[in-house]
Amino acid sequence: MVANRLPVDSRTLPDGATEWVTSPGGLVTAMESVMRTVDSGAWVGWGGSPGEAPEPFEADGMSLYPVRLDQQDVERYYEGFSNATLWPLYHDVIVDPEFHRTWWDSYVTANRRFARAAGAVASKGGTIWVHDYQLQLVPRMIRDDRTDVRIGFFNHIPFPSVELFSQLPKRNQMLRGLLGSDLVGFQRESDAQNFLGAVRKLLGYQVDGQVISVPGLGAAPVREVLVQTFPISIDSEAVSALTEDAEVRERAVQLRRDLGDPHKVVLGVDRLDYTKGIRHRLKAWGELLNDGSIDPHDTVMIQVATPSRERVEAYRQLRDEVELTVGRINGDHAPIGRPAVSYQHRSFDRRDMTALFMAADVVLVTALRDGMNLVAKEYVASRPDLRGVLVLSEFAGAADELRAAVMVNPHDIDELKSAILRALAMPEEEQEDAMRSLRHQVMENDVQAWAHDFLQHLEQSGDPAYGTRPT
Ligand code: GDG
Repeated sequence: MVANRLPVDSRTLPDGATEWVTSPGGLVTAMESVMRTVDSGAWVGWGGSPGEAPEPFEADGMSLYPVRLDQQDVERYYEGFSNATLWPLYHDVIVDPEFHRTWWDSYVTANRRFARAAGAVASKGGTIWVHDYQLQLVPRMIRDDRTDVRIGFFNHIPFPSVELFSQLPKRNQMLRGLLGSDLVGFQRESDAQNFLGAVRKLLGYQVDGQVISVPGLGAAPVREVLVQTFPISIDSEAVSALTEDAEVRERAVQLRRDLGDPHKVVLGVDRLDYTKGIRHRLKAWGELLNDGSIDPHDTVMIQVATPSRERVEAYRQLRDEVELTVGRINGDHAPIGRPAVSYQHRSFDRRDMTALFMAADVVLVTALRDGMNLVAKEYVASRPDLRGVLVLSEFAGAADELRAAVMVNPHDIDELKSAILRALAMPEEEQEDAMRSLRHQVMENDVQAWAHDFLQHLEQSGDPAYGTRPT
């Protein structure tokens, strides 16, 4: 496994010793449970602190190989090219992407470091699975050194339309980097189609259905690369099982008590990221309070906004705007002793998160663009009681699967307001019907099935049916 981050974060203790703690985020949540089931699996990634990389070590049954990123790499490769160029561009330019050549140079250097580390760790004929937009050059870099390994790449975030992708300086290098893989996976069909379109238009390679023919250099044979969708999921059983835990159940009850036992609790859980549509959600909520459609004495909103990328300017601005808006809403509407919006800018542990989902009558997922959105699936997995309503943006990948949610275009504030009111008023029987259908989808298609499916397709990528592999 090669990902920007290891599944753990390094933390320096007062006595100078290093402690490792599980790091948050969609990819880690998804992969942790998968890696534990693989024999002799290794995970190559950054430990989360700039400077020299610690020696490889074992954690939770996994072999972890830290990659070094110094302060400048963090600023240019990670905060810069990954999170201020690629992230906004791949999320349909919700904020303007910045392009800097020094950031690109650093992206290339860092990708090479990850590729070397992966190449050094993988056994002969092994399988390497590269993750996400920070490492798009890695497949080709590994391929140039190692023709014996199978390489799969999975993009956790959307892949933009060719018109937007074309803005990216070095766009062709990026495509060639990805095409070092045998299999390139995406969340949604539209992402796969956008990628195939970009390869066809910008590189002029032959595309036959989902298979790209990549011309070899000199006498090298043509390689065939398969492009397919693999919608990611969660450890559904583990989440669902937590709802049986007596302490978690008590926490859910206590949460509502702490809020003054309101009639309805509405919840949002997001990294504090401009792609998640938190501003749109708060605007809709504020208007519903202003026009009297919602009574703050009996309805409370909780917004968990997990700190994220705090050194990137667009995230600082977003935080200021969100906190200003929450302050205004509470100033205008909150009864004494009870918030109209309970805003939580911090991380919660998994158990608290499940308790929050159990306490919520409605969960709002209003992303403006999102690869998948695991929160939507976690809410569904947390409701074996078949109660609760999911309001889901059609711009989240999850919308392709979770058809029984209340679908919404979050850009349309009036539509968003109606969707919230509809969710709050939904009769229990209707909630049960929708939740039953949603649970069927989420419980049947968990993250283990997702990983199995990806790896199975990767193993088959040497099969003649998928074309020739390089020798
Ligand atoms: C990327 C893509 C795609 C959040 N706050 C806390 C916490 N979380 C957990 C959630 C969820 C995960 O983090 C967030 O996953 P998302 O899917 O919602 O979003 P991204 O972080 O943007 O992830 C996304 C994903 O990769 C996987 O492919 O779905 O589209 O953008 O699991 O519950 N967990 C805990 N405390 C928190 O405070 N414990």
